[in-house]
Amino acid sequence: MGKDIIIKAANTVPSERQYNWQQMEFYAFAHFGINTFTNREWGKGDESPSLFNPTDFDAEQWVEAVKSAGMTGLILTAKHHDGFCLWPSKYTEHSVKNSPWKNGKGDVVKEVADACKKGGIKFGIYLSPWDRHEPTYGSGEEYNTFYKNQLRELMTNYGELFCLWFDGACGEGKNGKKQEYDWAGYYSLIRELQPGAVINICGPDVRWCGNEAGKCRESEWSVVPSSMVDNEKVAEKSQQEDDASFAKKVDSTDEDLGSRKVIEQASDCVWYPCEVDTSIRPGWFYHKNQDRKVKSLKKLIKIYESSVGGNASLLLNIPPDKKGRIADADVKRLKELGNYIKNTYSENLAKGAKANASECESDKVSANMALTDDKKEFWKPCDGTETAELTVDFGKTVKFSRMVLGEQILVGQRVEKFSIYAEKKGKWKNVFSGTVIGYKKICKFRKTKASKIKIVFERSRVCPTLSKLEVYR
Ligand code: FUL
Repeated sequence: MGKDIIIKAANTVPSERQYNWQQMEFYAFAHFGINTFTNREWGKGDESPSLFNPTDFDAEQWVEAVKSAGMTGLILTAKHHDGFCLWPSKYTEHSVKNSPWKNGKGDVVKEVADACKKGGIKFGIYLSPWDRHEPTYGSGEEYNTFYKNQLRELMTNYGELFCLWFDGACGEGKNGKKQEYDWAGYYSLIRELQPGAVINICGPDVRWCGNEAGKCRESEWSVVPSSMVDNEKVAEKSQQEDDASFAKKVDSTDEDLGSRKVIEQASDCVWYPCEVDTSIRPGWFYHKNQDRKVKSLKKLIKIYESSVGGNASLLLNIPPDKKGRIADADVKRLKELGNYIKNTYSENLAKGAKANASECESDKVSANMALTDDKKEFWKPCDGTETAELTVDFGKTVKFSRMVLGEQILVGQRVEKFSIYAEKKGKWKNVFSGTVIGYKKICKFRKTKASKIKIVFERSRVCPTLSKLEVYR
């Protein structure tokens, strides 16, 4: 049993939509709504729509800012817990249609969807299941019908969505209203209307990392026990009114989700990759008094490199202000971050190098396949070869301090432990050791000068694979 389930884990692969999503790597959240105007994090649901009145709304400015950081998509809070809808929903009066903005003729969802399309990034929707305004909330079926109607509006009128993002949805607490959500019904509607979209957090496609501080695990496995896909469990832990302390709280959930020890105890396993979500500011919504609390470039780099470079994706929240624009401080920081990423990871020193491996299953999966830009190509030894080595010869001395590695996740996630060595005066010197690789691992180490490097795969499930091997200054 133990061994069988490890083999099964090694051969568990992403769905097409999960694979496409994984390649997006880094994308934005925009928390915008009635809270922007009341200076709150959680609205009560009794706010007047007349409060919603951005004076200089400009979705294209959001998209420009997001793109300058190298982000590939944007998820908008079409409705947060207060129930106020950023689109003129047919099913409630609590929306932009009763606001003074554009005399009630405006549609934020449409403008943001159009701006994303024009800017060439993907668009996604956050629709809070918990609704403090809607009177049918807590009724069971009636609310589920209302919610599905809203989902249908959002999934049919705004083009292709890459993601539907559902948070914990149980903010009422023990004594509040209890809504029995029809999750299965929501999911099947999404599969029908937006088959390419992933369903995140309270959903089967993308897993919450477990905190809002921007941290992920040292060993972030995309293959975990099937029991992890449990809405009730996610719901319990993921939702708390955000103050700085919740945002800082680091992992309240299990540290080890996918090691052999954990998988061996599981009855089944699934591909359920990790997403790190955090805000560029202490709150999720814009608050003027946080203008000076925009995360530092250093902090954002750390979050980016540990998440995107740690087999997770990064969802970074940038809250637009009361004008309906991304504030100057955030615009500036996003540009700095984008420049850093571009400058650091553009010149791959392993281009043109030659690779050799201790074993290759066939010519189609030779060591050099790890060096090509083609994402489908990869190196692989024979099944059952759990330890192996791959050497790269630059043909000249190069100076470097980073490597970016990636497994071929289309065949599964397998590497459990590896080390990187550089050749110095004929001797191999260890420069880095790590655990999992997965879709993408950024390895940072001391500046090293060498003409050859070697990656030793010390432990893996079935056999290691490598589809990406890049070296940077
Ligand atoms: C949480 C919500 O309660 C927060 O307000 C925010 O939307 C965050 C992303 O998810 O569950």
